[in-house]
Amino acid sequence: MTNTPTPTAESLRDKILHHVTYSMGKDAKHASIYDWRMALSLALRDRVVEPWFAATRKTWDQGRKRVYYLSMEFLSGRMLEDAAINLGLRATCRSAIEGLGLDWYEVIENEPDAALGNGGLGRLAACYMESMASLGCPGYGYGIRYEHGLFKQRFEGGQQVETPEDWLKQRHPWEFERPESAYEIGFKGYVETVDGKPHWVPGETVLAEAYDMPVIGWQGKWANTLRLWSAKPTEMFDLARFNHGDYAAAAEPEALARTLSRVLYPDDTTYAGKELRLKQEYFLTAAALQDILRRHLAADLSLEALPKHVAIQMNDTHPAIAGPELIRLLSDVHGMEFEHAIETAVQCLGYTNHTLLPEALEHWATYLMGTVLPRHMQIIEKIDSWHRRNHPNRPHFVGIVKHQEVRMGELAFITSHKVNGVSALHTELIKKNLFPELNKLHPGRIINQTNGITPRRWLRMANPALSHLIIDTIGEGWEGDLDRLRELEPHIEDSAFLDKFMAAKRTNKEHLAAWIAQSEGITLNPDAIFDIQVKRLHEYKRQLMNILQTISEWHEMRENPQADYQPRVKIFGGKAAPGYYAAKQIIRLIKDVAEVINNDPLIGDRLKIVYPANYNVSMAERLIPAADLSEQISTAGKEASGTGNMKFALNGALTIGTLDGANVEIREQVGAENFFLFGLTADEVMERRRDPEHARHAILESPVLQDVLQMIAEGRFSPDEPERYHDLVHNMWNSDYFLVASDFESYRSSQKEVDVAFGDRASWAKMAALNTARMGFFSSDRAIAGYMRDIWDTTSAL
Ligand code: 26Q
Repeated sequence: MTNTPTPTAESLRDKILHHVTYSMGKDAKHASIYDWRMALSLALRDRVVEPWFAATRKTWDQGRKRVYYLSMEFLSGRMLEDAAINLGLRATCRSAIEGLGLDWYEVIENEPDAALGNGGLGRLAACYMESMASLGCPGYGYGIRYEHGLFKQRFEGGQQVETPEDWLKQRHPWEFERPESAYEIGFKGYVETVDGKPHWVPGETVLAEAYDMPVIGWQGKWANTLRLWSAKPTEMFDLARFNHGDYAAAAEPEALARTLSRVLYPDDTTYAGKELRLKQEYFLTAAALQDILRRHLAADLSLEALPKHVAIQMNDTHPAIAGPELIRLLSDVHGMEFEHAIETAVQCLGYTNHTLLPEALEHWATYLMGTVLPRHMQIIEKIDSWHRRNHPNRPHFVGIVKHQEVRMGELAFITSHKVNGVSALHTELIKKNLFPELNKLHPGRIINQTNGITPRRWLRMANPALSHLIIDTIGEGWEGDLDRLRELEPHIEDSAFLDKFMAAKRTNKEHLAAWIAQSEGITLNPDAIFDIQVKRLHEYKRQLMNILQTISEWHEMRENPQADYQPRVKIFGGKAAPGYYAAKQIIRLIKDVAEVINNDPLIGDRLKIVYPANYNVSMAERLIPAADLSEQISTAGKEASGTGNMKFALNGALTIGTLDGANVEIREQVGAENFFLFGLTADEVMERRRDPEHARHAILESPVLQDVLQMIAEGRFSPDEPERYHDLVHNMWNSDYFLVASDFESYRSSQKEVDVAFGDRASWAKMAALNTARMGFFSSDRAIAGYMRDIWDTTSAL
């Protein structure tokens, strides 16, 4: 697509020097690492621009259908090295940088993470953007350019402390500000009738200004745009109000604009119903839809033809106001007949569900919706009656508005032609438990698209040691065709290959140990099992079960110190939502337990616990390639998919896990004999909960768990405050909603199997290598190909 010749390290070095001088305004002699990192980014960016323009040109020349991915979160992480990899220029960049006397890692690590997301859902959006570009699917991501991404986590006395994140403190070299692409977004006000038609007169407005980032695909053959909206005041202040002496009110438009895109909401589970959040959701959606329609109309296409040219995907219900807003634009603004507007919107829209947890489902009080978006509230009522009219035999309770609340799941469902779950199990549970009636009314609307991850970032970039072994073994090209990893299978009986596989793992473990030694001051034994659980803190993810099992191991070692133990390092990482007390207590407990165990002279290096602060995408890239064991231990039926589980298995970690989310499919792919399964199934979980005494019964059947809980209750890990965990222990005995007690013994014996299996290194190596070889299915390229075929009805432009 591009004719630009591949640069040499020398020519690239000249470009870097050029940017240091003319873009950063620095004499090379006085340039800082920041200056060099910026200069390298700009030099690379220059090489992205041409394929980027070419892709846009081709999309419009060929009248291609466009996909618009609407998401409140894009958890991109660092961009420089990823761009270098996809342009095939990592080695060239590295020698150019080293030729300038600089340290490559220092330059790469100078870049702050773009942390515009909470966790799985946001990272999925970033992987999908990369795969759309790699597959040549013409697409745009739409999100919010939060000034502050997800908070930074520190520990003080073992407790989480949040501080604001400030990724835009430095210049962001990958974005292009587009002051010419700005739209007015209204809120509040009233609805009047003009010429017999409803007309919304907003009471407040802000401007949504676009910032574009190119997203370059594998091998630089295609590039798409991630467009993030930033709120700006429509006017600096209201002069009329100011002249009336109402100074605070005069500054209101500016105040709203300043807060709207200021900060990402850090709650990834519990729904709060905050007005500012609703405004953010509408801000993103309204700006995106105006942009989509403007582009469509500028191409001289009719709104009748919108579904032929435009597919809009809603990443969970967060942008689900897109249904009413699109209907409003088509009918109120462009004069389309109302029911026809609904039908047109439905044909364009798709909805991805990411959760079944009732506490996470969005619902807005009708009074709030009616105040913030008065016209949308009317339209929602009209969609509801349209749906009722079309389904006269439906059960009376099916609908969008109920108990004076707008249920965003139902709204998204009814305004979409396809609703998808993110793993096979999750999709079945959506049909059975979340939307059983709607599923009956709309058979075939709910479909599955099992999540995927981009192998470029999560293998090629994060794990050079293993990548090089794969290239040496099966050649190049697997990054764009991950099923080719199956070609590793014939080498599984070759002990030289297995030795190299384990040597790559060993290298990664040594790198991680060096980083932990330096950042945490803890020395790790690279021969130990590196057992890792990294993910947001939530009770359903059961980090608690992991630490309870760790305590039981420690206790056993102390009781019987002479026995032979497989050394283990337990690594934790993850943030708790700032207001989630139970999650924060679990962090504190892990930290307290680590303090005791790590300093126990009887234990030595047979058991260590580390919990580095501020887990993020960059930390994931360090940890995952070094894992022997991946902890995927959620209560069955609760984790929609998981994607960390895929990253670990792809990098040759074995999974210890429940039959939850995508674990089920991972186990099917890698083989049951290469997976440590334990615990109740989703059906058994439901059954078990019917016993109100399930926790007490399970604890009474496990003397080990009793001892562990007893130690915690006695203050063994919190001697300065022995009652610290009384609530936690009390909850374990009396409620234990996520069935930690019921699964504890099964988990513990599975962990014993891990010890035994790791003792036979040759056999472990085979299992690990088979995990890598059989994970091709979980490439986000496969997932996006599925969305293109089943939801977006589009094909590759390559
Ligand atoms: C909602 C309302 C107000 C404020 C915040 C939110 C909010 C924000 C983020 C609600 C949920 C999220 C994130 C959810 C999430 O990450 N879900 C995960 O999605 C992954 C990708 O599909 C799955 O793999 C995980 O199983 C699922 O937990």
